[in-house]
Amino acid sequence: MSDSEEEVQERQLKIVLLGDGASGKTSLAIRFAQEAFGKQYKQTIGLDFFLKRITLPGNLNVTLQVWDIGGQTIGGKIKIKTLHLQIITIYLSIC
Ligand SMILES: Nc1nc2c(ncn2[C@@H]2O[C@H](COP(=O)(O)OP(=O)(O)O)[C@@H](O)[C@H]2O)c(=O)[nH]1
Ligand SMILES: [Mg+2]
Repeated sequence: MSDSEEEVQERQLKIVLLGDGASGKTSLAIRFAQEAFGKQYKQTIGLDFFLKRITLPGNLNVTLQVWDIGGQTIGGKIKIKTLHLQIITIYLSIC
């Protein structure tokens, strides 16, 4: 069987970014998902999320959902223990 005939698998994975305010969570998410970096600090209110599709070896298409949680949210409505955390290995290519 040639490569093109190999079965393509689809996965959805969620990454939740946690950390102190102004520690760089939003910058990391934007850099990863949009390949951009903004120097201006704007506090995340509530929750933002970013999507990025990557292809891993073995014809595995992965849709990553990056959840970027505002610092004030953790002590508020969202209880962190209710979030489903998945630890994954990401292949980050640094240009
Ligand atoms: N020099 C430098 N500044 C950064 C880096 N990551 C984030 N920042 C800056 O630190 C500030 C807070 O970043 P932000 O991503 O909004 O933090 P968050 O509150 O954890 O989401 C912003 O002004 C960013 O531009 C980094 O790797 N290097
Ligand atoms: Mg933020």
